[in-house]
Formats: sequence, C-alpha cells, structure tokens
Amino acid sequence: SFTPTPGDRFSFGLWTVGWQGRDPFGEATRAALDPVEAVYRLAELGAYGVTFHDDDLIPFGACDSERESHVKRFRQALDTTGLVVPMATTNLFTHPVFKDGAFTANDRDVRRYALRKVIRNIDLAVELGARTYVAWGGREGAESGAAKDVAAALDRMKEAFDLIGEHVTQQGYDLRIAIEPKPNEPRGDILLPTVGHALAFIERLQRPELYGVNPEVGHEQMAGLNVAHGVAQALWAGKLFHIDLNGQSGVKYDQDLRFGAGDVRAAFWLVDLLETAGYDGPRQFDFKPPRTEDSAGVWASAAGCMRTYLILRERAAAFRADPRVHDALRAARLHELFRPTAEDGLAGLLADPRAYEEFDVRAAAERGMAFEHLDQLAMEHLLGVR
Ligand code: GLT
Ligand code: MN
Ligand code: MN
Ligand code: MN
Repeated sequence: SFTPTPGDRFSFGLWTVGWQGRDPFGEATRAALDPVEAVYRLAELGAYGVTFHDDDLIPFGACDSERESHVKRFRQALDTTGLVVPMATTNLFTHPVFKDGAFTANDRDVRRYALRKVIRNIDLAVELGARTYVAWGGREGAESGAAKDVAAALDRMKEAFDLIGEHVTQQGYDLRIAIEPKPNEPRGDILLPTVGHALAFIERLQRPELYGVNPEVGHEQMAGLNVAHGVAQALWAGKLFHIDLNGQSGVKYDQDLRFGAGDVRAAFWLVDLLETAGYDGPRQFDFKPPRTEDSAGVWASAAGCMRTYLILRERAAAFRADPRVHDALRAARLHELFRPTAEDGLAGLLADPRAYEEFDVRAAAERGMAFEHLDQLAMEHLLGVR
C-alpha cells in the first residue's frame, strides 16, 4: 500500500511545511506554523523524522530562557509522537548580517560569528539525537568577479569545516557533516555548486571521513545535471550521508516542488537507485508547498511527497522483477560492465591479439545496444501499464 509508516524513514524540515510563501515578488500567503503542530501533523501523516534550522525552532535573537522553553515544547512533542530528529542545520542566510555569506564572508567578524552559531546549534542537534548535520552554504558566493577571491574563499571554507570537525571530535559526538551543493540562488553563483565539487572539496579536509554530501534533486537539476548520476557517484564514494528529495522542471530558479513533480523520470531512477544501492539513511523532503496553498494544501503536498515516493518504489521494484526486463538487460549487455576490463593485467592486455590485431572493429561498431527497448519497458512500468 502507499501509506507511509515510520519504517519508510521519511523526514521533513520545519522550514518546508512551515514555509509561509514569501518570495521575491510577494508577501507571505500563509500564517506561521508552530513547530509543535508540525511535529503532530507529520507524525499523523506517517513521517518518522523532523529536521530544523536553529532559527526555525528558536527565533533569531531569543534569550536563553526563551530558547529553553522552545526546545522543551519541541522535545515534549517529539516524546509524545515518537518522531525523531535525524538531522539539523544552521540558518546562515536569512539575517542581513549574512548578505555576503557566512564561512566565506569577506568580513572576518561575520565568519567568526557564523562558526559560533553553527557550533551552538550542533550542540543542540546532538542533544536532540541528530546523527547528521547538514551544511548548506546559502550565501557563500558572489554576483561579481573581483568581489570574491575563490581560492581564498575555499581556504576559509576549509578552515570552517576543519574547525567544526575538531569540535565534533573533541566532544566525542556521533555526528557526521553533510554538505549540500547548489549552483546559484540566492547568490548569482554559489561555491561548491554541485555534488562533484563538494566531493572533491571534502578530500582536502583534515578529517575527510567526517564529511559527506546532502544532494538535493532540484539543485543538481538547476545545473542541468542527472541527479541519479550525482547520487550514484556519492554512493560510490561512500559519501551519501543524507538526501533532499523534491521536484524541479528544468534549468530555472529553485522550485522546491513536491517530490516527483517536474521530472518524474528522474524521480523514478533516483528511487530505483536509493532502494537498490544500499542507502539506509533518511528520505528527507525539502520542498516548498506553493504559495497558492492554504494549510490543507500544505499537508496534501507533504502527503503527496511520501505517496509518490512509495508509488515510485513499487514501480521500480516491478521493473526490476519483470522477466522481460531481465532479457532486455542481457540484450543491453549490462552484465559485461561488471566484468573488469583486464583481469589479465596490463601484460595480458598487451599480449592479447583478440584485443586489437584481430578485433573486428567494424562488427562491434555495427552491433546495436538495444537500449531503447529496455527504456520503453521502464517507461511502461513507470506509467503503470505493466
Ligand atoms: C533552504 C535551502 C535548502 C536547504 C536547507 C538547509 S535551507 O531551504 O533551500 O535546500 O536544504 O539549510
Ligand atoms: Mn535542500
Ligand atoms: Mn532547493
Ligand atoms: Mn530549499
């Protein structure tokens, strides 16, 4: 059935269902949502987790006693509903102080403040049971050329992540950091724009094992990339620590649509990958219910994310189980890709006349790959006619 249960490990950010619909052209269309109500509604809908930015839970600038009371109410709602906090993150983008970024702001005081804000919320995240901490740069970037020295900014970015890693290690926290790439918006261009950039960056850090990625479907698609390929490479590198599922139609502004909206084929292949490649982390939805919706529409949108995931999971499993698909995969010679190219080593390869001197290049070039038939089978499973 397509009814979500906690075993499906669906989670939602407070900022998703709580989005009031403010955009660059218009005011909020919905009232603020109490985080406690969000917890109750999400639990009712079958989610297992809720995540937050520091400022989603505790209004920016709250004093210590206000802070405590917000955390206490939230914790009580978690205890009552059984919802968990698998992940938390920091808002380093809303307040004007972050207009030039946080870890890579030219203003050193801002960078020091940002690090303190992150470390403070990491302590709270761990207290609430989080095992993953997401770092989305937000405004780490630029609109113009000379204003940002990219190499210096990457030095500062590395310094910030190394300091965070030092804190996590020193405190003995069981917490891993997941970097979330995004190519642009709200800055004209953002540093660490894609999964690939983030993976390369992580290898330069002091404790690379502590860091992985949190790919977002729409963010890879904003860069015109194949999100399942990016996620597959993250899995291959052992770096898929978390994932943000949503929808996006092509290369344009960050739409944060309900999961499956936009490019449903990309969503199908992504679910197929997540369900077969051994990813056992949360399936988080990072979407924004369109500002046309009232509160009923918000919850319909949240429920739709989970239902679509479960439908695609069932469709992908049916595709994988279909004997016609097994035949089509054989015809496509995918199994050959799993075989090493030269088990015989370099010497064997060089000494093998069948590899070159006797290889019938023309016959190999003429042979079709039979991918179209295979893909049509996938399409028909996705469309529900098989
Ligand atoms: C913000 C952003 C998301 C990030 C969140 C984590 S905040 O909504 O658009 O993609 O995942 O900071
Ligand atoms: Mn996201
Ligand atoms: Mn987004
Ligand atoms: Mn977003």
